[in-house]
Amino acid sequence: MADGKPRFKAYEQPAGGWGAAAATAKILLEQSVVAKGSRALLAMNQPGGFKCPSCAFPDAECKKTLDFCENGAKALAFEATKFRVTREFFEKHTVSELMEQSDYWLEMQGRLTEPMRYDAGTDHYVPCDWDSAFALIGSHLRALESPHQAEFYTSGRTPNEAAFLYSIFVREFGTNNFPDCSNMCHEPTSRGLPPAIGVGKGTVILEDFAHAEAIFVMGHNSGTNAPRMMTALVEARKRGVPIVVVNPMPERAFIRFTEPQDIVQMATFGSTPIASEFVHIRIGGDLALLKGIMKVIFEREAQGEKIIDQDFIQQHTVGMDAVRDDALAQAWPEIVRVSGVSEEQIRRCAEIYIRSCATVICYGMGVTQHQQGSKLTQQVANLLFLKGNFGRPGAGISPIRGHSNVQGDRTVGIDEKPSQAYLDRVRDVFGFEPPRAHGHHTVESVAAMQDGTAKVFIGLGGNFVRAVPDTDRSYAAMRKLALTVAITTKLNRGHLVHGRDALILPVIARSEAIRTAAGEQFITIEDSMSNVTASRGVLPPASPDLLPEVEIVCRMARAALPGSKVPWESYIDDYDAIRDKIAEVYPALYSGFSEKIKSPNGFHLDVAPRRLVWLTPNGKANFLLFPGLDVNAPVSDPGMLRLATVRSHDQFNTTIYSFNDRYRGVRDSRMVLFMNVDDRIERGLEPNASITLETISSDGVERRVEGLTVLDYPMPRGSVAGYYPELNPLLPLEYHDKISGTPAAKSIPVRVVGS
Ligand SMILES: Nc1nc2c(c(=O)[nH]1)N[C@H]1C(S)=C(S)[C@@H](COP(=O)(O)OP(=O)(O)OC[C@H]3O[C@@H](n4cnc5c(=O)[nH]c(N)nc54)[C@H](O)[C@@H]3O)O[C@H]1N2
Ligand SMILES: Nc1nc2c(c(=O)[nH]1)N[C@H]1C(S)=C(S)[C@@H](COP(=O)(O)OP(=O)(O)OC[C@H]3O[C@@H](n4cnc5c(=O)[nH]c(N)nc54)[C@H](O)[C@@H]3O)O[C@H]1N2
Ligand SMILES: [Mo]
Repeated sequence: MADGKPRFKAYEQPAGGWGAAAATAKILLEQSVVAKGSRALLAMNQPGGFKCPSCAFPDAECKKTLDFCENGAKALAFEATKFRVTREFFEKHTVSELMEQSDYWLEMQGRLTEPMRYDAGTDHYVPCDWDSAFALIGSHLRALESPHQAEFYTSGRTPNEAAFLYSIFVREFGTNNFPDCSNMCHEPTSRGLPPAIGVGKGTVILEDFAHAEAIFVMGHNSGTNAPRMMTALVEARKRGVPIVVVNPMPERAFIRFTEPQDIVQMATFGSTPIASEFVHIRIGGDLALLKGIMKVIFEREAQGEKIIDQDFIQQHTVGMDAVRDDALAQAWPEIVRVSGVSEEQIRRCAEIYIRSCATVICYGMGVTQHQQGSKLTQQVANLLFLKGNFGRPGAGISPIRGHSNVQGDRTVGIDEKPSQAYLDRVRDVFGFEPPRAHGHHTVESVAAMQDGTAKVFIGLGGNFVRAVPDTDRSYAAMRKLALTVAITTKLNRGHLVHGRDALILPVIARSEAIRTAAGEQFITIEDSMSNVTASRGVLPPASPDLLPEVEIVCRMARAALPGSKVPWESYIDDYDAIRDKIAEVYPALYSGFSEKIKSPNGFHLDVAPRRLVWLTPNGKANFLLFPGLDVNAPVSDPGMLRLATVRSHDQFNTTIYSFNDRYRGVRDSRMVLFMNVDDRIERGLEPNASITLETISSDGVERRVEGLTVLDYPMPRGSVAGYYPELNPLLPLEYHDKISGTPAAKSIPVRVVGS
């Protein structure tokens, strides 16, 4: 159970299948929710039920079978757990004592049950009624010299209704300080794609997987982090569609996968190989790979082949020539060196792309979390433009979002850099003048805490302090604040690293029913493919003292803004009234929201590039040039390794479900470093050596993590991987993509300093 010495044994079975079925049963048993959990699972992702709280991958329409996955079941079981964190629990433990416990232990204590306030005199959290909690928030916010001294974080499990009201409340309060979990996640998509295709979202819908002639999956561990995507990939493979997987880790689910829904395959212990081409890329090598593929295409086109969709290029795009000249100028030895992929394999990938008349490129954190992640997403678009892979079935760009409503939260206003047109709309609909200056994203909000400008932090969901970079410095920054507020479901580190005043406000979770004076309410979410659907919890709330997120936002707003122009009380009971306001602020996307959402499968938000409409300043799809082959600044240190911080199969972000990572063959510890055997030998390390890792940086700050066990693992030379959030102390706050502010969590330059 605990974090001891890891045991390692390569996992030889297919991912999914009976292993996943057995793991699901075990989790339900451990959380003592077999009957309740199974009942809830039956309602998950079914019309009339609730949306899986785990990932943002859409679920198939009108499906006949249960569409849930092991990790969805895990998220649900840990939410529906029978364990409770009560006032007696807080009476028993000081905050300092709790701080000594692991993230796993904190998670296992169960659901929060009532609002609590930190008492500095005793170092305990003590009960605090809701009215006093809101009064405290109101008095802190009203006491600030400037609204910009407060930071309003959102995590992507928050539904549209709460996020929308939160964005209105904060803007009426007077700031655009909206640090968001997506600032650490797909912000390179939100900032990188608009100049290229006019929107910061994917253009693919689930049906496209059924029409694609080739699928690329870059930097995403789908079997673990979006398991429902495996169904789409399995079906594509069964149709003979080539799947190119680009990843420095040979993630098990891409090698062989058994679909738990496939009765025959389950009964016969069969499985499907997923990756037809596994590209074992070096960390940060994707730019070189993409340019290599484009170079092949341009060379062959120059030799007379008709590969490029000239009609599409002529009618819809601008800028191809510069991209062509740049790709042709790259030398093969450099492309091969930086990507770590042979010329022969890059040519094979190009051939797959060339032969396909409809290609989908999916990508995850392996693409976004680099120093120039935003520009890298643009190169993915460049490649797709060449064959006109937009506006036709089976083709497009498909960023795989993380949290179940992270995309929705941003659509309904969680944005530190809102457009002036949107702000005008808010003014017209709500009758107050919103602030025009840009606010803080996540990294800037931590910097504001560090330099003392920020005084109040409110977290609508999430575990901010554990998710952000530079753990030690971020903890210190958080502790300087006058007030921290955590609006959450489960105990986490963010409750323990707090300001002088601190509140824990427990909420009704996704799987639980929301009943107000106006009757039962539902919430809505937007998945990774822009489908908006309703979600109705079926379980009773974990405690009678929980409030829905919507009510918490309304009451915070009322407490902070006594003279508010917004009728906050009217939204507490009737969520249709909120949806009507969303429709007013976003008429193009959301008109008729309350009606449309009645359809059992919800509705799809318009994504203009699907219609070959480009909402860019020049009205075109833009090829954007990114010179060179590196997405990360070079580091001149002979012992340098590039570290990717990744998720295990048994965690949801900062929530740790166990110390095992089944598909990567690791048991009992998360303090491991996956390393190529030759990199280990070169450093004179014994197998399973215990080492200290240090960040290579020039800012004079020493960043080290001790006690990591080196595991021989099929990593490319020079690339290592370990787990987030344990390795976040190694990630400098300043080490991020300057366009999006997203920390480069997949390419930290490190060296081994001690064993
Ligand atoms: N069960 C579960 N589901 C989740 C989550 C969870 O923690 N648990 N988290 C949710 C969230 S918020 C998100 S954002 C997503 C995250 O889902 P993913 O995007 O899959 O996130 P990671 O596990 O961080 O790593 C992605 C993959 O990138 C690879 N990689 C690392 N560096 C590179 C590189 O330079 N190039 C390429 N091509 N690949 C690279 C890693 O080997 C890994 O397989 O999942 C969501 N779903
Ligand atoms: N080094 C490194 N750092 C990373 C990453 C990485 O790959 N490497 N990934 C980044 C990414 S992609 C992301 S998205 C962030 C994640 O950052 P966050 O979204 O802040 O973190 P989570 O761990 O998802 O938050 C978990 C907490 O959310 C609360 N919660 C759960 N359900 C609900 C709910 O329904 N409502 C409310 N109000 N609260 C709820 C619970 O109390 C739980 O403890 O981390 C980022 N940090
Ligand atoms: Mo994420």
